[in-house]
Amino acid sequence: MTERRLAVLGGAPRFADPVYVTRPRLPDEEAVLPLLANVLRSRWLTNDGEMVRRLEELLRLRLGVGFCASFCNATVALLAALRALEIEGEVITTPFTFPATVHAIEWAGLEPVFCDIDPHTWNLDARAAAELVGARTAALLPVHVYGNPCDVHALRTLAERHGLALLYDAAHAFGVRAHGAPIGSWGDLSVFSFHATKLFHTAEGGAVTTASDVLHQRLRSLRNFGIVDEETVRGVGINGKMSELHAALGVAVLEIVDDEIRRRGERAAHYRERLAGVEGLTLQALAPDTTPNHSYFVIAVDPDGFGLDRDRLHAALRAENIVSRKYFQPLCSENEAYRERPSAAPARLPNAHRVAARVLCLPLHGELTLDDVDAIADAILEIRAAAPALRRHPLA
Ligand code: T4K
Repeated sequence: MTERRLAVLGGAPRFADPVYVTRPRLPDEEAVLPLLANVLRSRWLTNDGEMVRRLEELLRLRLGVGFCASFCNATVALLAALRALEIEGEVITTPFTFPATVHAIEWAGLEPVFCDIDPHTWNLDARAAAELVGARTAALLPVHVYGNPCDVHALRTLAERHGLALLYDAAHAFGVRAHGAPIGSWGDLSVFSFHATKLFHTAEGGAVTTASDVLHQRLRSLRNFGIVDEETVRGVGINGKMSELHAALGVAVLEIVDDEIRRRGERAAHYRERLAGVEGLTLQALAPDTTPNHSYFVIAVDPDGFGLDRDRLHAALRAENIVSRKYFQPLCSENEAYRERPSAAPARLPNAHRVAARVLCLPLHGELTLDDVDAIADAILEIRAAAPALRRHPLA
């Protein structure tokens, strides 16, 4: 048998076409086109129409929450959620997240305070957060990174002890359950993203869930400029509305999301079989008592054990047409907008820096075949075996 030459060393790539980190799951055209046609025929395209209301009710039931307000995307939803809390001062959050989390705090006129993450779950470390609580702290904004639940019990205790609001960024966590309860039922508010790259999507979209009727009503008003009626506008609202066309897509995607979770679960299990135990690779530690949604499959590369650092593995996979992603490097605390803040100092965020330099999200979505997963795992093992040669090779 002739040995395959790695693409990064001049061989042919393993995949003829790029294999992306994710693909949006789409319903059959027969399922979605009639819904879109209904919207167009109705000539009611946005502003709290029938389809948005239908999707919100379906989501409320699927997510097992008291109230669900849809939004045009999760970034505006985060912004509105922070406004709805009617707070001032500092918000403790994680630097290991997508920029939207921290930008929303800043756009809401609040001050982000970065807190280190747990070295195993990669979520906000509740004990480190406790040490950052001060007189100006108003809220906690943890992120269920890659859909893996935060330590919801410890964070609830911390919030209650200091009278802090607790807002979760649940952008990745559609359908997840922690300790038997739906993820969107923890904390005061939870924000979901329905971007095309998410498990459940409306192309662009998001939602905020809560058990509080008062917060829900504020959110509904905030997303519609603060308009109460034709004569009254209350507060500083924004345009955060989801359109009827996006909602129609969501209604159809919701029908197939459980199948997508099942398919991703099979593929994630196969990755685990192939990669758990490979020296130099670790997997995110799942929080106990969790029903996961398998939205991401992430490895962390220890350069000593693996023989190569994460960036070289990423480049070598890219050459094979395997498009892995370094979510979330750079850390939000490294952004020039925030890096001079005292809490952004790298010495205060050792775990976040260590993890961000090592993680790699591998392709995971329902259209990948198990053979694709095998080929990606094989490529990783081949790259590892060729580490001595690759260390001398310039980074692509
Ligand atoms: N909080 C957290 C923790 C988040 O992760 C995010 C967003 C937010 C808040 C804010 O949510 P939104 O305001 O976006 O609702 C993507 C997404 O744009 C972003 O929504 C997401 N997190 C983030 C983790 O990933 P990029 O810049 O990596 O996306 P992009 O365009 O490189 O897409 C990734 C891959 O997905 C592509 O290589 C191919 C595939 N793809 C993408 C799109 C857009 C498709 O197959 N079809 C598509 O339409 O940010």
